Amino acid sequence: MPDTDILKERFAKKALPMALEIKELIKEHGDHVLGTYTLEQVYAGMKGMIGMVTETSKLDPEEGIRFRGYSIPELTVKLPKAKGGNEPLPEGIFYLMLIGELPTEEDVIYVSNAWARRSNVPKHVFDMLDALPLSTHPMTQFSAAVLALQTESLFAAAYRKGMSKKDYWDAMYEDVMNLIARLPRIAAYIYRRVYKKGEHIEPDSKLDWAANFAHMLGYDNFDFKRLMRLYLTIHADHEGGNVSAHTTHLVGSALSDSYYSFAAGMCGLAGPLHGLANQEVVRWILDLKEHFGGVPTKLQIEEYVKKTLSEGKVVPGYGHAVLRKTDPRYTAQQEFAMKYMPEDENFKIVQMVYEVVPPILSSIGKIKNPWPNVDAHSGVLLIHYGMVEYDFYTVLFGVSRSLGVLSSMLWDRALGSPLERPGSVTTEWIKKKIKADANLSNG
Ligand code: CMX
Repeated sequence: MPDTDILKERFAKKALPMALEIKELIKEHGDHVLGTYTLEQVYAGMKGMIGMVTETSKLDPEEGIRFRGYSIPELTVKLPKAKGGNEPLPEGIFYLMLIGELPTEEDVIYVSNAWARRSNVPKHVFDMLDALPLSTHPMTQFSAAVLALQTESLFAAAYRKGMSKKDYWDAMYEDVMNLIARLPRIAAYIYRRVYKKGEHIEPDSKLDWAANFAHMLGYDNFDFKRLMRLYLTIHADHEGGNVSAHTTHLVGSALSDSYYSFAAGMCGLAGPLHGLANQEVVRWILDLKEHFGGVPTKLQIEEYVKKTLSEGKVVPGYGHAVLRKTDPRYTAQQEFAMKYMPEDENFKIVQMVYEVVPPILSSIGKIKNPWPNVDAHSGVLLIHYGMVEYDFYTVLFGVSRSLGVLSSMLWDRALGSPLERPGSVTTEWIKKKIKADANLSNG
């Protein structure tokens, strides 16, 4: 490791004064009301209730995600790119989320080199993976591998020795950087182990983080590398309340280190209503094709959507807990497809599904957002380049999501975020409260 770490220094310069600023803010405005919430919201998964602070990104229901104030279309222009590529480098979005400023090309190279230096994965992690049945879902393997890597936590080791609160962020910085650096190797190992007869590919430290990941997965063509750069950038963060981010934050609030917290977050990403939807979308499209014996017509898609709904299932890739318009992450992938694979058969189906599904979902009445989310598009891009093993797709999402949830975790430690512990009540308590409030207002 170099003696001075400019990224660490810049982070400290930004985050540590902010901890004091927040203390002042609470002192002066601690009783400021941010909103009220209803019984329905409590039963409906706390949607729309402001309950946490996340510095790295903010989601607008109409406009979509903004990372430190920048939208995805803005970032595709403003973030540094690889030579000969149009897609932003994920190192850049990490820098932006961590430091709060757009990186220069030099900054991005700095992050890239730092991750390359830190990327060594100890053998026991691979041994543990090799002990699992090959049929183990890749997300189970991924979470388990992150947990096995917890042996390397410098935060946990320093805490055990008796670290002062003011040093939490320092040890956490090392864990966050080391973990992000190691994830592509672990993910690629799982992929090659399960689908490529265990023929593993050594990393190439000269490549950027995403390109090296593509290389270790076994996809060395330039187009797949550019897809990985885009993919790993746009999946990185979606403010703090989504399941993977919130879980990482919650577990981290007990001062569990980044390995424990991120493994827990990945168990949440593995749910079909969250990240696993990307594999479910492809399964649904392949089943649709099989059902009609090839590329379906719009009428056939309509029939299939209605069949899915009548069987009490969700249409994967559609709807969102916060968004109320087409997800800009969907649009970014659609634009990529139009540019690089406009004639792809599966892309054409995805385009037809986009025309057919929203009016049907809208007509049901209860669905708050009939539009596609990020997962409705990602799979067909991967299939186009030969990555057909859709059970693996959520692992790719997870590698990207580490950038957001782990930079948030570092911010949490620097800002001295406390243990999270919301109150909970029973339905009996709620019924009594309604009665008591009614009696009070009746005088
Ligand atoms: N297909 C069928 N029904 C849907 C639906 C869909 N795509 N989206 C929502 N609904 C249903 C809900 O299941 C719910 O039904 P019940 O009242 O019978 O329980 C009703 O519509 C209202 O739901 P909502 O308030 O609009 O949506 P939620 O905030 O509860 O849930 C989400 C959001 C994403 C879980 C939901 O839209 C869904 O299940 N979508 C399909 C799965 C998916 O694509 N998930 C990925 C999201 C992005 C990500 O995290 O990666």
